Parts: sequence; C-alpha cells; structure tokens
Amino acid sequence: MYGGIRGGVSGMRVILVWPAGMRGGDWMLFPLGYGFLRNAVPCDIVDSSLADLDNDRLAERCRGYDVVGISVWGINIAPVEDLIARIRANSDSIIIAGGPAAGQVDADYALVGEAETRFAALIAALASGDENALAAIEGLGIRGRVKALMPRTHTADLDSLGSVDYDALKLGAYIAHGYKYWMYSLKDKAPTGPIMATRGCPYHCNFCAGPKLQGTKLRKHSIGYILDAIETLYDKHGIRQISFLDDNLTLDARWAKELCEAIVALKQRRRMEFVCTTSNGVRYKTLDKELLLLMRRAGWGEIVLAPESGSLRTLERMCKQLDLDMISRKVDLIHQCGLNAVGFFMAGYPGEEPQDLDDTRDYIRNSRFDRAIVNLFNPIPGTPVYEELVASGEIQPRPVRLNYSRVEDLQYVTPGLSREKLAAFQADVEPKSRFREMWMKDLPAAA
Ligand code: B12
Ligand code: SF4
Repeated sequence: MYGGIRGGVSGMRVILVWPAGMRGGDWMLFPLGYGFLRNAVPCDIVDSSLADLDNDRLAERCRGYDVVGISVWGINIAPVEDLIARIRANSDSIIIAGGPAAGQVDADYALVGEAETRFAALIAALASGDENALAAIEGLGIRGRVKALMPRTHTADLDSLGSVDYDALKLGAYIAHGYKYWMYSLKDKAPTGPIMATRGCPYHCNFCAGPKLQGTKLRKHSIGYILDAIETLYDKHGIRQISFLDDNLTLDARWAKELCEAIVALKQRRRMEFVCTTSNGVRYKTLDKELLLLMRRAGWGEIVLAPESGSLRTLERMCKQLDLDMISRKVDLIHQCGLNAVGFFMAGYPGEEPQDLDDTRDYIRNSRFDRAIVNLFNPIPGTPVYEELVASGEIQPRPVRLNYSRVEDLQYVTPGLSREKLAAFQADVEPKSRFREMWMKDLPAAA
C-alpha cells in the first residue's frame, strides 16, 4: 500500500456522500475519487445507492458533521441541489461540492477537477479560520463571491496520493449490486475492479472536459503501484476484470508496453487469470503490433477507439486530430493481433447536417469495427464547445441532466438537424451496430 498526502488532524468531522444519480438501470459509478480524497482528509463515506437512502435520510445521516462533501457530475445536478437544500434545512454543516460539475450547484465551496491537495488545504483553512489560506486555494469557488475555476496545477507524483483502500470504499458491496461491466464484447462479465493508472490528456477535443479537469500533461503512477493495486483487487476482492478507467492508457507506448510486460510476468509468476479493459478508449496513433500483442497477452480482449464521426467537416470542428483511413488500418491491426475492435461515435455535433450523419453511418457500415456505440451530442459545461454555445446564445448556462442516449433529454439540437432526424439516425444505426458477434471466449488463445 502507498501512503498518501495527509491534511493532518484538523478536528473537523468530515463526511463524503456519493449522492443520488450515480446509479441507473444497468449501471453504477464507483466513487474511486473518494478513495484518494480520504487519503488526504480523514472522513466517513456514505453512498446513497448502496445504503438505499433517499435525500431526506441522507441529509439526516450528514447531521453532526462539520463538513459534508458531495460529488457532482453532469448526471446528478438536480438530486444534489435537492440534497443541499435538505442539509441546509437540517443543520449548519459546511457544504463542499467537488467533481466535474461542482461549479453548477449552490454549495458553500466548490472544487472542480483534481482536488486531493486542495481539499486538504480547504479543510485546514476552514478549521483554522484563516481567510488568507482560503484565498490561496487555486480555483476555489466560494458561494456568492467567487466562481469555481479549473485548477492549472496538478499533482506531479501520482503515487504520493496513496493507494485506494477498496475495502473502505466497500467494493464488494458494489459488485454485489451489479458493478461489473464496461467491456463491450465480453458475454460473461467477470467481477470488475477499477484502476486509474494515469491522469491527463494532451489533446483538445472540443466536447471533452478531461484535459481541463486533470490537465494536459500525461502523469503516470509507477508500474509497481499499479501491480500492487491489481494484486489487492485480485487477492482481496476476487476481481477478474481489471478496468483501467484512464482517458488514454496507451498514450506513452513505451511505458504501456512495460506495463503490459509487467502484467504478463505477474500473471505467470502467480498463475493469475484476469482480463483487462480500457473502456473509455485509447488513442489510435501509438498502437503498434508489438503493443497490441502485449495487450492481448496481458488480458485485453478488445480495444476501444473513438473516431466519433465519419464526417471530415465534423471531425475538424471537434478538433479531433485524427485520420479515418489510419483508424481503419488500426482496426485491421487490432484484428490481426486477435482482439476485437469497438468504435465510439457521436451524432448531432454543432453545425452537423443530414449529410454529416450519412457520412457517419456510411463510415460505420464500411468499417470493420466489431461493434459501434453511437451517442448523441450533449454539451458538457467547462468544455470549449459548451462555452461557444453559451457565448452565441444557443444554450443557456443552466444546470441540466447530461444524457447521451435519449433525444428528448438533449439540451441542444443543432439547427441543421432535429430531434426527429437524430431519433431516425439512432433507429437506423444502433440496432445494426453489432457487426460481428465475436465474443471474448471465442478468441484464439494469446500467443
Ligand atoms: C472513468 C470515467 C467514467 C467511468 C466511471 C467509472 C466509475 N468510477 O465507476 C464510466 C465509463 C462508467 C463513465 C461514465 C460516464 N461518464 Co465519465 N468519465 C470517466 C473519467 C475518464 C475519469 C473519472 C474518474 O474516475 N477519475 C478518477 C478519480 C480519481 O477522479 P474523479 O472521480 O474525477 O475525482 C476527483 C475530482 O473530480 C474530485 N472530486 C470528485 N468528487 C468530489 C467531491 C468532493 C467533495 C471534492 C472536494 C472533490 C471531488 O476529487 C477527486 C480526486 O482528485 C472522466 C474524465 C476525466 N479524466 O476525469 C470522465 C467524465 C467524468 N465522465 C463524463 C461523463 C459525461 C460520463 C457519462 C455521463 C457519459 C455517458 N455516456 O453517459 C457517464 C455516466 C454514466 C452513465 N451511464 O450515465 C464527463 C463528466 C462531465 C460532467 N461535467 O459531468 C467526464 C469529465 C468526461 C468528459 N466527457 O468530459 N465515466
Ligand atoms: S476525448 Fe479523449 S483524446 Fe480527446 S481530449 Fe478527451 S480524453 Fe483527450
């Protein structure tokens, strides 16, 4: 286990709640970020979806704490607003919002983006009542006074943030509640354990908040740290699917090869059997035959790529910086290495017209992806495209529920299209998006 920064004993009683909205019909989000925050500040953690607490009972549960921390994503803004009102009606706890959409709710303080060090500094400043220390916290939002901003500095040494204590986060309870997915081409899903091995992304896709939240420099945990987490998940929690949550695990190909080699060696030495996934996708450019074969040997069964569109016009506006022909060649290479290829696509990007949707549909049909996953565009606060749409008056900067699959939930529909056209596109493309039912267990054994 790796230690972690400690905010010291502040005397503050702190609770982190994982509020409503982090669980849907067939999915649930695991509070990995809380695993790091609790290394920085001693605190209790309560997940409303595990404990089956409605907002009234959750607010009651927070009573007696000096500080209540709440994670806000675009998907749970309304329930968080409701929770904040109930906590305020019940107690005078200080409410701190964190997470990607923290700036969108009416908390006392807000920290958007990576927060371990700033959270420890905030609790210390609140405990001491030192206004100067409060003012020195980068990007801190203060209710009615200062808007929360994305941090520009990020922790360079990720290992210094400490190991995630999966026991304390009750990983077993998540698995019992069905937390076991995000591998698209595997039929029988194994118990899943999440790891974030790197943070940061140097690309600037206009629709994505990743680089803003975690910076544009790729930072990596040490390979020893990652193996340690894998062994803990395997031995203590019976995990057989290691789910890398990274934005871009393979961006530094040399390091990714070393990581795969280390996983292969670990598996051989300890006779372990597990699969690995990178379900958020990887950039195609650094994938070569050597890396893909190593990934296959380490336990990958599929590689997810994100072309996003078959329209060159749209790709340009997205600032995706990708070459569709090269993606097609990479898909072939992925297959040659005995892996499935999954593609992420998006429809309804600002400025799109029916021709762009046709281009995307044709690209998907002509591609050799084993499966295509099509989402609808919905603007995410904090991203360049969101700011552009607000500036042009096309959307109002008000909290909305992020949803990428239901046309009726879209905050924005580009003028060249309509909800009907997007629904027709979904109906046309989605049912045909599994081209090859080539499931993991049918793959040839790794070389
Ligand atoms: C992994 C991931 C997922 C995983 C989640 C796995 C899990 N945890 O169970 C999966 C794939 C399931 C997922 C799903 C979705 N995701 Co996602 N996801 C990410 C990703 C890549 C990393 C998040 C993560 O786990 N980070 C690791 C931990 C350590 O960091 P963290 O959770 O962010 O927590 C840190 C800070 O945010 C902060 N913090 C968080 N909470 C709190 C609370 C307090 C009180 C404090 C002080 C601080 C704090 O401190 C933590 C430590 O630094 C981010 C992009 C990114 N690079 O951040 C997108 C991201 C968070 N996802 C995003 C979105 C939109 C989604 C979806 C809604 C997309 C969809 N297709 O529907 C879904 C939601 C589920 C659903 N089906 O509806 C957006 C969020 C934008 C927004 N404003 O809300 C992001 C930013 C990507 C993007 N497109 O820009 N996602
Ligand atoms: S979509 Fe992927 S590559 Fe583009 S900025 Fe976000 S994390 Fe980086």
